[in-house]
Amino acid sequence: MTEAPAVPRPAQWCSSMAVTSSNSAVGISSLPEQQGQQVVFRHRRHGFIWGVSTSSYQIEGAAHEDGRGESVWDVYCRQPGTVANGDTGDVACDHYHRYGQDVALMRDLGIQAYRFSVAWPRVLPQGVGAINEAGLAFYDRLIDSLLAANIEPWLCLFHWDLPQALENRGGWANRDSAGWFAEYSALVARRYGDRVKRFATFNEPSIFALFGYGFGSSAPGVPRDYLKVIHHVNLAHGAAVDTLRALVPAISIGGIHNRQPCLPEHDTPEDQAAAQLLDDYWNRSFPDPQHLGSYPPSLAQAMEPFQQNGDLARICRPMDWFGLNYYSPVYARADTGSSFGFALGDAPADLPRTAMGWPIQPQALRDELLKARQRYRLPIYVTENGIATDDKLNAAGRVQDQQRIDYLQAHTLAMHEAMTAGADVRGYFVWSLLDNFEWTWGYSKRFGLVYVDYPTQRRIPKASAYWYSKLILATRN
Ligand code: GCO
Repeated sequence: MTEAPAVPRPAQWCSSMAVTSSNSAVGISSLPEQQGQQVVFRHRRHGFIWGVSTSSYQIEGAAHEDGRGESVWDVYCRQPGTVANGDTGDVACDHYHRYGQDVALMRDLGIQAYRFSVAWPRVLPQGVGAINEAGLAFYDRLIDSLLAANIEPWLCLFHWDLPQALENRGGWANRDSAGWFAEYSALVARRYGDRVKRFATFNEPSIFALFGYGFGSSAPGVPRDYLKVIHHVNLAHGAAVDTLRALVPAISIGGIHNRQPCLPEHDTPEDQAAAQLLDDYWNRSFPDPQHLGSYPPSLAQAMEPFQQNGDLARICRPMDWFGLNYYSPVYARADTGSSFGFALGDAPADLPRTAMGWPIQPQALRDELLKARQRYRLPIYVTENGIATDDKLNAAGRVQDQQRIDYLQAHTLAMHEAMTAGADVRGYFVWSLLDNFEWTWGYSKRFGLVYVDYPTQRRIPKASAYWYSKLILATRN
């Protein structure tokens, strides 16, 4: 599937949708409309998609069922002190058993696309070799249910749950990992490529590489081989793109990258240099080689020992779209004690924050969309955007998450501004459908449009779910 041609000029837009405020019993707030400004979504012109995103380890559970192998996260969670409250993904949202209910929920909310990831160890318990048919059958059921509900499946190959069996062989620090990933990609492509056309290779490689291998503060959790991992993951991306394209007719492939402005904690030359370096690692070490065929100059020399002739050409393969995840800016300070020369810094105290402590700055989404468009020249999908809030069930059994509505409203508006200014944005996915396992924060942080009552696994759509539903309804094709 090739993306539609370039975006038309504003004068040619064929839809303009003024979305008005209308509150229902469940507390739907006003839709994107500010001071009489008419919100225009260009989706009608080129099929703008409104979706939601999730990932396998964060929602599936069934960690020891039907032949699933272990992932690095299963092992990491068992180490004392790694995850808040000792939480694990063993049960998570029990989506493995409740996917039918979750798909029905999305259908009822009018969600148009669902981005999920396949758990590599569920389909290949040892990472390569023997196939687990029961694991493959789960994603058959999920995909078939989505299609029956008229929801487009967006399949991401890797959202951080590397098979532990491969970690035991060096994981991403082993150059063979590109071949392992190609084998896994081929299996997924052959099995689902008749029904799935939207594929993503990696979700936020810069995050799992930096935290998992750089700082060692998330799975697999031992600081080692950070730069080597960057290069091998890039090679694996290129190998998967070639594999997928060869096996899936009419495919549309993207990579998914977190984009965050990297700002100095203090206005000093040292912190400014640290912020620039963080930007190179965080925002560029994957998209630059994947889309431009080069590492940022500050990394180029350090990457040389891991490169073989032709590697950059293997990494830089033609792509159909750029997946952009945005939450907040990130701050850096100089740290001569660290091998990176930077440490993560604090945001100014006066900024509004989410329950994660992340500063709220919607205009940075607009800027990142414009920068990504200019730099990578691809259609963009906002593949994650969302907020953790301190959600509570009220006496009426509802969740009035006004802060989430405000956040989503401000960010969709910022996206619209970027589109107006020339960014070719084709879709938007909220992170996340459900409250879920938020990595080292366990279940203590809630990002869902739908509240999950973990003891009973009851799903309760929050006010934001109805808000989003209404936005989709008002602007859909
Ligand atoms: C990430 C992932 C998601 C997170 C989400 C909120 O960025 O860490 O893509 O798995 O849960 O971003 O932190």
